[in-house]
Amino acid sequence: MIHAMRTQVAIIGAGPAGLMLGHLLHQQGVDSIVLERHDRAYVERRVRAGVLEQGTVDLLNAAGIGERMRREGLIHRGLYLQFERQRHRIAMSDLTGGRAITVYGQQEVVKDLIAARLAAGGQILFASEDVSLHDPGGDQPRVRFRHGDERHEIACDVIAGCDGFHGISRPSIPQGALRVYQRVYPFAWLGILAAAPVSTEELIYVHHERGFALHSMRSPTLCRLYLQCRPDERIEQWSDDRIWSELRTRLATDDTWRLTEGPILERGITAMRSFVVEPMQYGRLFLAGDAAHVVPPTGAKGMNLAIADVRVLAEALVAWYRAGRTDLLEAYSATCLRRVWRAEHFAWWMTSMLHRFDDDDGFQQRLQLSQLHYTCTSMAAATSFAENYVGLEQV
Ligand code: RFL
Ligand code: PHB
Repeated sequence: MIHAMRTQVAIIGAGPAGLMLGHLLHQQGVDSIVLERHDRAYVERRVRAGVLEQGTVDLLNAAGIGERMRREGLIHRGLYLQFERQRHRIAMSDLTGGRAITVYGQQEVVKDLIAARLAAGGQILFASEDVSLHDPGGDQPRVRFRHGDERHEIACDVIAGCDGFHGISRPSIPQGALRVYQRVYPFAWLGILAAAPVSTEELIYVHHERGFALHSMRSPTLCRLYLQCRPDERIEQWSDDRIWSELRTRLATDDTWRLTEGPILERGITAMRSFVVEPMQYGRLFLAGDAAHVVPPTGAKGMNLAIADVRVLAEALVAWYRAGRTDLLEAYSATCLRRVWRAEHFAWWMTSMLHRFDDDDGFQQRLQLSQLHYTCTSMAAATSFAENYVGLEQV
């Protein structure tokens, strides 16, 4: 037997995109059901992004879910670019009229959104299995899934595919309806979370002949550190000693700065790709976040793009329900893609400037160093970097 359900917007995926969409729609009186493959504990524990753009922070505050972020988030007004063992500060706020980034873990945003949705009586169906989309190109799309032994079918007006890069929404669109643009990079990031007091007040992005490194954080006593590694690297090959030694080498400067170490709480390897599908819509199915586009993490844009997409989608859906307007929904993909491609370029550019390319004969390395020098010494170049990093208001 199949249990019949009905909602206005069926949302696939309880990541930042799906949860924020559910929240924004609820605030405007539109109901939704979120289907998530994993259980709540898994989703809330997943360590991923950490940098919120000013626009993301403003949106979370305006949507009434910024309370803990305002208390626990770390406001950063600058960051460091390091090359040839020298650190150069980019004064982001001074260069952008006071804009800043907030360092606040993605899983904390996810926890806050889940708490807000559940407190408002919203439905998030965790551990939903075998989710499948039916007739997304027609006027009466449906979503089927299994919950334990029970099978369900949701009739809805619209499906929001917020199920990330590996989800089922994008592959449910017929081949030929989408155009794919992508680049896969010949390296990956090894990331750790360590219980160690931070060795820096602001993020450090490092260009080093052994490969890129990044010092980030989650709190004053919790460090998030990354190392460029081979794309096929096995995490077992990296002992704690090897990780710390490599971080010490790549982060070293000519002065007395020291990296503080501590127990490693989490570790993982992340592949690096740039990926966009156009359009981000097929009939009544709208793709948002990583389901539609992926950036390499170097620009810290992925979660911010996911939140920016669903802001556009929520406004368009509300205009459709309230006033029968279809123009904003029709413009959804083009509106989002302008911001997406700006972030794709910035993330690709930062990735290209900071990573070691094994096939380089020295030419690219010299271009990288020239670009780094320029970014750190020219007001125009530093401003361009800063406004992209903190997030452009108008794209
Ligand atoms: P998510 O977060 O992947 O959520 C998708 C959800 O869909 C579920 N799902 C399904 N549910 C039901 N049925 C299915 N068949 C399903 N298939 C999947 C998944 O379980 C999941 O819960 O996508 P969303 O919401 O689009 O959010 C995107 C962001 O998560 C992502 O872009 C960022 O994490 C990228 N990223 C960063 N972004 C930033 O803005 N700033 C950063 O500093 C930053 N650093 C990073 C990052 C990503 C990283 N990794 C691990 C990829 C650093 C790293 C290391
Ligand atoms: C993080 O804190 O996890 C982080 C920060 C900056 C990035 C990527 C990840 O570019």
